[in-house]
Amino acid sequence: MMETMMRIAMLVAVLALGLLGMSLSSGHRQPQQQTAKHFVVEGGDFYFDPPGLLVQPGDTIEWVFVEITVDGHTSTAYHPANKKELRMPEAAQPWDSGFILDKEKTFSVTFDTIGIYDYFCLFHEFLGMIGRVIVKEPIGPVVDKPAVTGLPPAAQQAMPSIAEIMGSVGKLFNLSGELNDAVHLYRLKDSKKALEHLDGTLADLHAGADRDGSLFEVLKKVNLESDVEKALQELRNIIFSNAVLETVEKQSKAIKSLLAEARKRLKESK
Ligand SMILES: [Cu+2]
Repeated sequence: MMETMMRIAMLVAVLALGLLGMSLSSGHRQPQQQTAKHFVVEGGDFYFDPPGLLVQPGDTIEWVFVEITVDGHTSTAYHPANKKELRMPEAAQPWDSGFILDKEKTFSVTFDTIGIYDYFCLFHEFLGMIGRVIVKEPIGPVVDKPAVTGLPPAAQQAMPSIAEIMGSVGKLFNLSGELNDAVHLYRLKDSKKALEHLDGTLADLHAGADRDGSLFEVLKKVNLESDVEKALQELRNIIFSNAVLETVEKQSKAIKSLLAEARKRLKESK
């Protein structure tokens, strides 16, 4: 009982601090100077999750490979330097993670140039292991090749459209990227930071409660806003109680099933 009350008191304190932080920052910061964000894309057999992200200049994406077959995986930009057609801004640096065979090894890219970036896994592109990042605005060479015709059929199928990433589906993708980030921090045994990130995600979700086009509105449209919120709170409790990583990953999977259901319902409602 005492413990429960203490937890509630702590939660209230954390929320109050969060609100204080938000009100302070909104008064003193310009929107374009907001702090850079960090997203985690999970790579597995044979997918990138989330397959699409909408980020801002200065944001970083880290690829974490949670399942590795004997081949290993890569995160590789569509660029002539990687023997592919150009599917990213001309002015930006292409990337290639090289073969990643070790789950502990991650790969990060910080995005500065606005535009669309498509990337793939060298081994599993033909199985649809591809992804797309849009930095702020959907511009660049990809705009003229929206049909992704040069790609293997499974990759064409898996590639999220520009409209999806810029719209409601993109909001769900970004939540996945933030969720992966919290789980990865926990994997690195930094539960304090994992909690901070999760609290930030929950605060953003609440802040969008009556804002058109927000993640909250998207979830409300498909009747899943309270399920997703509850599941995120549950993840917070699990992390707070220092549960084993397996339990955290299981809850993360449960949240992702909800997000997949949300995507399905969005499609049906069109
Ligand atoms: Cu792969």
